[in-house]
Amino acid sequence: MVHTGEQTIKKQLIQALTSAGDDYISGQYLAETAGCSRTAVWKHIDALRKEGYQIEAVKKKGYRIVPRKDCLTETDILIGLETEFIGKSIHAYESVPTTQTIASELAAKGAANGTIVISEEQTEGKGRLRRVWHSPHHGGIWMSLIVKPDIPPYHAPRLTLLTAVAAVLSMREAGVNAGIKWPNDVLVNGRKIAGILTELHAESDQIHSVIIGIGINVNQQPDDFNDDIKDLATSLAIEKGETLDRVTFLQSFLMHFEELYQLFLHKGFLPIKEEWEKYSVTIGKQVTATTAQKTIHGYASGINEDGVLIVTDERTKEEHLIYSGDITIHQ
Ligand code: BT5
Repeated sequence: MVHTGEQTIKKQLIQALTSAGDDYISGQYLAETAGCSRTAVWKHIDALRKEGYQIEAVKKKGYRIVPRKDCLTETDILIGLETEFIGKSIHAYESVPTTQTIASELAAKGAANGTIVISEEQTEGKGRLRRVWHSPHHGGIWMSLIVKPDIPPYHAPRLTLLTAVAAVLSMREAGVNAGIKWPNDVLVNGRKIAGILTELHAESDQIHSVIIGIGINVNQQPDDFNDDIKDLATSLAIEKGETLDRVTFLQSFLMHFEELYQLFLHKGFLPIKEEWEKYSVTIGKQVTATTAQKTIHGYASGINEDGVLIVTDERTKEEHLIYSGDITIHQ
């Protein structure tokens, strides 16, 4: 991550180079466009190369960018991102064990509200309850988002549901008909396309930060899924029949997230709950709910104002509140 001024110059350089296409543009022109010296242009071009951009420099001609597709770099994500604060500070990596740990460390050091940590690959991607989250190179979006809402800690699970709604809205915008399986799975035709892991740093009555981890399968093909998940998982590319631009998709997700997050802070959970219910594939179904304490077969009748799932036991007609656990849906 770099300072805003430097980031603005880098954005302007990339935009100028990209719009020139195959043509070279002079260092002088770039300096005028970005409002900096030619030496500064050279310095920023060097920094951009380190970010992964291929920029050729030829004496007397100037600079030319080699087009490349679909890399989740800080500069690419920021160009065209119209959020106020979500994703405005970005830590982008090529490969990390898990973005969750990096985000937790950054949050502890005072990272800004809305900071994201994203990596092309995770070698120790994690799901809930120490499960593995497969995060292969260049196929998906593996990201942790730091938010610092002024809400009581027990309301934090609502953010998982809110994130699922943001994921579904961005997928539907991309033409993929996704639904939500309580609490944290995003499914398409019964297969998992995204998962969410919410971790909380809080004292008894005060949240320091919430680390929302989201893994979205974007461009994987069936062969990219290993045996553990090949019958359970899908990706946006598989469902759509074409690969997607991950940067555009991510920007759309961040915009939807910010909109819902603001709505949640200003209007409470009810409008989020209504959206969630619209896209739920759990409510109204016969389910088996497995929690750490018990297994319940019943009818998923709804979620309450805390996002807790209500399952009615078929035999006793008793209503069970499921705070956390796994659901199997019976058609
Ligand atoms: C989740 O856990 O679904 C939460 C996943 C969160 C992943 C993000 S990526 C960025 C951030 N950094 C991390 O290290 N994690 C977060 P859970 O509900 O426990 O589901 C885990 C189960 O999903 C596994 O046991 C597999 O069955 C399945 N699974 C694993 N990888 C998958 C994938 N890429 N696509 C679909 N299903 C997968």
